[in-house]
Amino acid sequence: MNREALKEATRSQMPERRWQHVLGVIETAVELADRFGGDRDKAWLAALLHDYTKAWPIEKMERIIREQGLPAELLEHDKELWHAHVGAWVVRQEHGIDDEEVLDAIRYHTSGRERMTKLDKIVCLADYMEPSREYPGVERIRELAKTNLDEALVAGFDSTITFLLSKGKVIFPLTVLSRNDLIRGIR
Ligand code: DGI
Ligand code: FE
Ligand code: FE
Ligand code: FE
Repeated sequence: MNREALKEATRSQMPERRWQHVLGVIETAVELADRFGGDRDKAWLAALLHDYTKAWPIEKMERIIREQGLPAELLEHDKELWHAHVGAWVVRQEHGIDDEEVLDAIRYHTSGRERMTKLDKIVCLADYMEPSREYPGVERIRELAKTNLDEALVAGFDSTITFLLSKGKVIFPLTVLSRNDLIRGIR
């Protein structure tokens, strides 16, 4: 499938507002790949597909997690986390995406993971700072991203964790492990 067809297929999965976010993530991820020596084609593809199932019905995602043997632990955590793993599974099935680096960047774009690859970091950070994102601290993340991928990403995870704490939500353990691992890498 060519790029334009894949774009249209992705666009058709979500409302216009979410699609505008995806376009912002693509633009930002390619910029970050150029800035930090990442693979811009993989960054483009992973960014395009990262929220593929974000707007899918919860029941449909739950069924895929159960029937396809995705981590059962997800079912005990916030539904917001599901679309990353489900999306990676679906784009392989529906579009034959078989680049494991791209699939991992999709799978871990919400929580991160320990020992994130450069591509994981680029997609996760682009998701935090694309132009239409607005939340307390996003300007600082954009500023750090001009020079330091890891520090910008820590600031991103900090904003997520702070937000979750303020709402009294359960924190997915991998989110904390990702942040700790990045900080150890910076020191
Ligand atoms: O899909 P996006 O909105 O573009 O961004 P995302 O995939 O990073 O998802 C963000 C949502 O996921 C946001 O509502 C916060 C939530 N989230 C991220 N990490 C955690 C989390 N929710 C819980 N409960 N625990 C986490 O560790
Ligand atoms: Fe997402
Ligand atoms: Fe296709
Ligand atoms: Fe996103």
